[in-house]
Amino acid sequence: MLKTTDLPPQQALIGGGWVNSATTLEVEAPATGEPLARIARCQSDHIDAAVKAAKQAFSDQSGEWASWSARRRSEWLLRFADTIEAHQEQLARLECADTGKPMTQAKGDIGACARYFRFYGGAADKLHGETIPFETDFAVMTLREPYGVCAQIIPWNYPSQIFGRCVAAALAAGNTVVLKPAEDACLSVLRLAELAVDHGLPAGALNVVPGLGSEAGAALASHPGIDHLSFTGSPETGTYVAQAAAQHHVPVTLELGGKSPQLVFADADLDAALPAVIKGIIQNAGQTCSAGSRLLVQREIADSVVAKLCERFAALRCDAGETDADCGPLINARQKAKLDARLAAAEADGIRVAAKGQLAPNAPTGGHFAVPQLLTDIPKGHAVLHEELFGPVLVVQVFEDEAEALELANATDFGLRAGIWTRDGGRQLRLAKGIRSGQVFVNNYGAAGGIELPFGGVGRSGHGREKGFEGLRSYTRIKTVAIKHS
Ligand code: TXE
Repeated sequence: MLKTTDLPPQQALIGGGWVNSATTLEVEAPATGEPLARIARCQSDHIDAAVKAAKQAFSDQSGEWASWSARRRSEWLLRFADTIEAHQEQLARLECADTGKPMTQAKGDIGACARYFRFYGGAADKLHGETIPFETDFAVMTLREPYGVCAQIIPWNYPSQIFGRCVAAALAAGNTVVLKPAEDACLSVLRLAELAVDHGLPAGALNVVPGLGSEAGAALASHPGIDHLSFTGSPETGTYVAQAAAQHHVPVTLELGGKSPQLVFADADLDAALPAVIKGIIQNAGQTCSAGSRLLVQREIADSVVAKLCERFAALRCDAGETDADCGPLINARQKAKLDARLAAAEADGIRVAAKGQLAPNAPTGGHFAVPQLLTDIPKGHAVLHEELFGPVLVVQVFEDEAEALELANATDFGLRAGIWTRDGGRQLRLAKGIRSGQVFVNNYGAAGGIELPFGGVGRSGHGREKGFEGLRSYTRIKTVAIKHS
């Protein structure tokens, strides 16, 4: 259970100090719909101050952050990973209460956050440019330089993980950060920021400005003082922030979600595939950008696979995060209403609910619970096959052969992740090359979180890469230096 001492400051972190806002926002617990905490409601003056503090920390060579060598940054990031682990229980309690996700998943998220700091801490002093052979009287090199002030707008589904992914990489490369967490869930982020400052991160290196997307988020994306923007959220808001940033020619990384397929062939190891198919859609109640939300199954095994899945879906239970049930609630009433409306439309169109999970008998009332569902008999081209539902709903399509599987897999505008389950090596490679997406996993789905693996989309899923070494590079730009020495 959450303790009052777990709660972070209700303020914004600007220039190393906690700053009040004239108004605050209420954060509710998704499992009960009841108030959980209040957070600052930052406005454009907070954003101005935060960008100014970040700019000063970046450019003032006599200041602390700008004078830190890559090795010093590396040492701090590695130590901070230990600090996060030392506070794992407390941070997980916050994440669980604030997002509603099961406790085990919340703990896993905090563990992943620490791993990002360890990974990027280890990489900070190994990021280098190149020398380039040119005319004999030239020495040519590239310098890999930080951008400067990195604006980061993050969502509510994995607050601590995405904090780790974005902040650790940006700081490792020598940038400073202004981060706008989501109004729906940001308590773990505020606590992590508090820990970072308490553990010696120089003032201004990290600034956190909670608030509404339309206020704090919009002011940050359009701010002329930012040098890079990383956004994770909906395609609609992604388009908006990219347009705002383009006014000042600010480079943008967009991570916008997906409708990712899991392809199961008749020769697949079903004992491995089916648990991964279920986990791929119920994790975080389906509110995962890379959720495996479409199951494509080969005709020969379709009936038996659907029968087995029905049995397992019927046994799934939803409850508050603390009970560690299969699924927690959705984040808020708006997300629940949106999902319910899409499911009602699907049912009206004759789509069959082949199986449903249940609400646990003692689940709290007032929570935004959505039980897991398996949908079959879906006409080709129906909206549920290409819209991101962002709930624990798996849609099933049947294919005859490899060619049709590929066609169905690529039949969305999204392209974030795909899973392929087959023992045929040639088919694994052909499909891995043919599927239009940023990640393809063969005989697994997601490589157990794989923070070391570059991640990002194509098409409507966005562009640019986070995670892994590629994610670190994307927080730098290349400067070419050519020295004529004759
Ligand atoms: O997202 P928004 P929402 C998808 C998912 C979900 C849908 C809507 O399909 O159903 O998006 O969720 C900030 N200027 N994903 O409404 O609005 C906002 O405050 C600047 C996929 O929550 O994109 C928050 O910090 N910023 C996804 C962040 O953008 C603005 C994760 C995301 O919110 C803004 C979440 C504005 N005008 C939802 N408006 C993923 N890729 O994992 C909002 N924001």
